[in-house]
Amino acid sequence: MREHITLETPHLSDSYEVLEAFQAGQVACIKASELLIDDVRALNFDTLKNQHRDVPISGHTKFEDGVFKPTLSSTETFINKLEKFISLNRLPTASQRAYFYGVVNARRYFFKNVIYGPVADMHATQASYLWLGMSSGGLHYDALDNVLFQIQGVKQITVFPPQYADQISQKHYVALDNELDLFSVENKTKHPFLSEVPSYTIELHPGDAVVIPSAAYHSPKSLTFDSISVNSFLNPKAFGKNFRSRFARDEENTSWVNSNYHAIASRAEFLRTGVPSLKTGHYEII
Ligand SMILES: O=C(O)CCC(=O)C(=O)O
Repeated sequence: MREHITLETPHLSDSYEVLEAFQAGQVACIKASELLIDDVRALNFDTLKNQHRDVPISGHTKFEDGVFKPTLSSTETFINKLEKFISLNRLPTASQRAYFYGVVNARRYFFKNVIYGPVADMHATQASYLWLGMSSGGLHYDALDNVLFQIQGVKQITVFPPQYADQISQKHYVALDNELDLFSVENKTKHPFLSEVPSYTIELHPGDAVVIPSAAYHSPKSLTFDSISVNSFLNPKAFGKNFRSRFARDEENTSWVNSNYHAIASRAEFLRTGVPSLKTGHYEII
């Protein structure tokens, strides 16, 4: 079985270089402090439980026939159960991993924008999500340019350059027999691209961030179960410079998702009714 090819990840020094990376379709690392507001960098389980206890969190991120099936609980309940599980010092079963993998719509419940500076200025909206606990390595791409920040704990992420997206799949998710061990023999046998397409494997510690351009397939996996990450999908501006690379993809079957007229309409709908009209996958654009 052929070894997979690991690329060396470039490190960017400021947010102007992030804009260039998006344009080029370049995966890269950067210090979170260059982009992420202080209030988000300071989050931890205690602040989440004390200041945001009732915020709804979707656990059990599960896709059946492409449908997102969340199990809702409050952030306080979710974290209390997760902390209890961690204190038992046991390896989770697959269903426990799914149960303790939670996502919160950060834009709706916490902060309108988590990214500041030139990257924020050059995009129309940010759709940000908080990822808690046991990210299980599901391999997928997203339509929007994205930055993933590590706040607490350690996460490993493997990212494939968007130039190779067509060689990987046309689908949003790649169904793997073994999500936790991406380059396992069983996965490589079924999916030859795993030996053929080069990738970056990055370990994210608190204060680290990774730039994930549109169409870059990625597999995020928590190495510690107390992990808190936040990501921000960047919706390009209607007028002015568009930073998406020539490898960027639109959402499956919904190329209109990246139309800013829809994003503006979705925002107006959200302000009026509390419910956005536009989704990209299960992500709301508000
Ligand atoms: O960190 C995670 O668990 C998921 C993040 C992710 O998939 C993303 O930022 O697109």
